[in-house]
Amino acid sequence: MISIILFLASTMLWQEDFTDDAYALHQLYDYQVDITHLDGGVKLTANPLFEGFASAWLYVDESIVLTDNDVLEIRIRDNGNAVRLRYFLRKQEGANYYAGESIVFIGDEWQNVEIPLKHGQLFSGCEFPAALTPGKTPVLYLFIENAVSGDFDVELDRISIMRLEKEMEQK
Ligand SMILES: [Ca+2]
Repeated sequence: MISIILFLASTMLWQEDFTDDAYALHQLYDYQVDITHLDGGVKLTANPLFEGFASAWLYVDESIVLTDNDVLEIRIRDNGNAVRLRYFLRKQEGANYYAGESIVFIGDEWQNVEIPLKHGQLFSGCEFPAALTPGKTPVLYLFIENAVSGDFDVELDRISIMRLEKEMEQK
């Protein structure tokens, strides 16, 4: 008898674990956010008056081609205030970016937040975010922002892009 087993395999396409690169994250424009490199992590602190005004970002400028099967994984903890995770994704077909966001409430226990990239909506007619990286067209931008005013206190341990693939095995 032959049985076919379907399973989901995940491959890591990219990862930033903040071990070496203290400068992977940037402050957005002149918004105020303190970015502190920890041992293997990074801490973002601010106290913005308005939603979205504590904003740190990074980009993935690799030659990888992202697909709808890919998932952003962020290992994060915070002070319990709402954090907005916003991404801009460039798909294979062209220079257009697709945007998506998740609002998360984490608290002081580390959690792995998973954001499937397939939910991005076409984002066009604007120089943003490409204007942030002149001469480069990254496959992904990620913004970590305050979704409420007030105390913003976020720690990131790791950011990964995983690809989920169905695989078949015959037995
Ligand atoms: Ca780390």
